[in-house]
Amino acid sequence: VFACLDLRLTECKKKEDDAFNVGINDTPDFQASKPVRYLLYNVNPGEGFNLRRDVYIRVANLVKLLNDDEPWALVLPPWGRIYHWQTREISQIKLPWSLFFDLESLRRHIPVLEFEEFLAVSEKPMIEEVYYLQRYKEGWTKWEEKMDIRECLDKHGYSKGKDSRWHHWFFGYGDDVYANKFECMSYMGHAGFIKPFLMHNSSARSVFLDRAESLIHGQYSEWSPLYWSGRRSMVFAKHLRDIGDNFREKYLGSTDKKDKTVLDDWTKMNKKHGDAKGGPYLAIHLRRKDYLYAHGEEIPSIQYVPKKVKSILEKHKLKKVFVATDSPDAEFEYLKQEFGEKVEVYRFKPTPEEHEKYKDGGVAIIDQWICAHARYFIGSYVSTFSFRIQEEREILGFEPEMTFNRLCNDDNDTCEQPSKWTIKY
Ligand code: GFB
Repeated sequence: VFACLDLRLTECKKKEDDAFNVGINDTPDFQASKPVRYLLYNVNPGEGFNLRRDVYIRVANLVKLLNDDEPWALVLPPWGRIYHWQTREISQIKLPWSLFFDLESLRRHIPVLEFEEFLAVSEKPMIEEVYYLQRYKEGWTKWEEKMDIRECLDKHGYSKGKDSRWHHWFFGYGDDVYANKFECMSYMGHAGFIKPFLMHNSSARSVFLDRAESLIHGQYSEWSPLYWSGRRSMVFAKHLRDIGDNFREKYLGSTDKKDKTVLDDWTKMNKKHGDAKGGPYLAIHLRRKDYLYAHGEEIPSIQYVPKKVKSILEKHKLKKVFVATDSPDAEFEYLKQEFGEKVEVYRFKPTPEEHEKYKDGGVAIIDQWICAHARYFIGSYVSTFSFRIQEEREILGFEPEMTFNRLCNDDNDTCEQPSKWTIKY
């Protein structure tokens, strides 16, 4: 018996009736046929792209746990209105996940569908229940897992109309999409802690958890195989990988075969540290812009970067540097000059067509992909953008010493280096 994925069906029929092939291979057979339920979520609007990727893993693993007992599919929140995507000339809302990620790979972990696919299979543009996760008003003194439906504490952006429906921005679809029920929930717990509530206290076909960053990793922390399964399933979209690979080959003399970074179906990959060699270049992620205010004391000034990097280049006999950065062109040109003539310094620049098509988010992913394939990588202090590159390199099988590095500030050469979050299978 197969779980049916079409909201219009209350009873499941044959496999062919499924409106979408949403990870059907991963959907377990259930004793009695049960219609699929849909979990939707969103994250605090202020959060950046790479923290959002971490929240995805927590929610995805919640869906994984739910699927042990009943069929649930995760509705992927469209990308948009991200503070760091500052190119005004291009439209950057309602972006589907397939723009950035390989959906087939995500589906090897859990059943997922795009928000528009969810709308297409829904009878009405309606989400049955919304829970807005929030803190406890009284604060807390000791950690304990708990959840309570409570009065709302903060501005949440949902309002009840005369039609008794709840209205909200809903990723830019708010003119049409509405919710039937809205409640605030004070929550302190791991992602899996909400599972019994979803199974027994709600029978809605679609449940939306807003501020899902409140669900913490718990038993699937950074160290656990389940965290890594979720993480490994987040393979970048092929069109972005291809652009990065072409750039590597053309400017950096780097190809997968030579560099031992061939990518396979993630469920079949199990690389050991040292399996990957990487291309003949050093990559550095230089987080600038708002980072200068947030963490200015922990990062070097631009003129110090070459001074610090040159000895590493010599040690590893490398002559090329790839720079991923959010800094303006002038700063990059200055940096290039400071490296001197003996070092070739590169930066990825999309064509206007590529930029229009793949947006600021796609360009950032291409930068991450090129960094992930370098022989040696240097990240920025506690940047989630750098963390995700480090993870990519763990998946590819680099030696941790070639990955978990950062530059100290101008006056210091012995600052603490990043923790080694090594892969677990
Ligand atoms: O990804 P993210 O959360 O990383 O946010 P942090 C940084 C964003 O800036 C990226 C752009 O998602 C990109 O859009 N960006 C940063 C880059 N570095 C690069 C780069 O090398 N290349 C390209 N193309 N784009 C945190 C934020 O950022 O920093 C917080 O999440 C806060 O909201 C804090 O702003 C100071 O973890 O680095």
